[in-house]
Amino acid sequence: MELGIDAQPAPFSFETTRSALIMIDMQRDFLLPGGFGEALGNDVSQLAGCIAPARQLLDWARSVRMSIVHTKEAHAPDLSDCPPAKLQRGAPGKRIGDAGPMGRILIDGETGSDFVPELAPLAGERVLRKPGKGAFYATDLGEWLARRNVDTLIFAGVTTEVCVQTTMREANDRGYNCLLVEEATASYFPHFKQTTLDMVRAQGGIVGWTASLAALTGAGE
Ligand code: TIU
Repeated sequence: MELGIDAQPAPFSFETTRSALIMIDMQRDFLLPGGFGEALGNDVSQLAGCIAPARQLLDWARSVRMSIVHTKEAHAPDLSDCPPAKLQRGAPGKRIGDAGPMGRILIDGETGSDFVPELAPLAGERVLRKPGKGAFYATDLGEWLARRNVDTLIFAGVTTEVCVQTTMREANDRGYNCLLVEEATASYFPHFKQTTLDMVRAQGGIVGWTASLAALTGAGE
């Protein structure tokens, strides 16, 4: 289905069969107390407001039968995929691999690394573990999208200026048309979210487009 929506800095058109929703890192480790986000000193309550819009976006993507990728930032239990520089982030005792109330912090398979229940993947949706902030780094995402002939990526998730923006920039350089859904992303720092939205769509859409959830979910109705 070819859709055209109101977006910034200009209207955005895409074919749903050639698009994928990239839901970034909606994990307990970032959204709930006791995880990696809080260990870095952040107020995780800042992210709660994007859960319901992200779920609405996910439901819409399911309804139009779009490809869906859920990314998770998480490391192997032996930390072999975690660079030493990254291991030193956060206060001692609350670093990646340390024990926390939701299991070992940012380690794949632990409760904290899993998705919040509202954003749990369904069968047939891709779960992509990534060791970095960008979803293309050290993953097969590019090959997976190429096999599906995808040319457009619709982004949501956390945090706007870290994993979402990094992945959008990676995708933009790889030739994808990128759209960020404004209500379905959040930062621990609201002004960073706003500035990231502005950065993405400045200069004629230097990184991509942004649109409201309503513009997207109302399209084609
Ligand atoms: N700290 C922060 O804002 N974000 C991350 O570490 N990872 C993601 O954005 N997923």
